[in-house]
Amino acid sequence: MLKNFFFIALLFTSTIFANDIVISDAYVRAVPPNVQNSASFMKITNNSDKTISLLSANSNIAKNVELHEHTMSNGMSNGMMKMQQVKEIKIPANSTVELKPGGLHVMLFGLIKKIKPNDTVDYITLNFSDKTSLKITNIPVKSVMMGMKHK
Ligand SMILES: [Cu+2]
Repeated sequence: MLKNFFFIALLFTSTIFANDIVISDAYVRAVPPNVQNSASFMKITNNSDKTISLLSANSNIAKNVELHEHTMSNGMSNGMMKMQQVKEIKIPANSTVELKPGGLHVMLFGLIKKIKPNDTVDYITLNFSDKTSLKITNIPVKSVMMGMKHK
């Protein structure tokens, strides 16, 4: 009887704590009041032994949420940043992918309310190829200078 109980308890524990995907250091870029779009950055760690892809995202802060990457057009000399939508963000087995200014990001189109530094965004939900959805909540808003120069 005791043995049986122990086995069930172990199973339960592993279901609760063995997260294949862990999100850390998530934040949203603060933007001036006249700017309609922003982006979110974070680290995504895949603790499983297979590749898992981030496929889509949604949030209460924006009308349309897309996965994007930045690329430099014509090299560093003219410093023109272009961004484009990507179908998925692959997180290889047992590794971490960092979404950061100037690189991969979660694009927030059509901000529903203003976001300023020290605000928080209620949530962003991330949908992965292994059918899990992770809702990250109370995401801090930070001002980001890097990757936003328009001169
Ligand atoms: Cu973008």
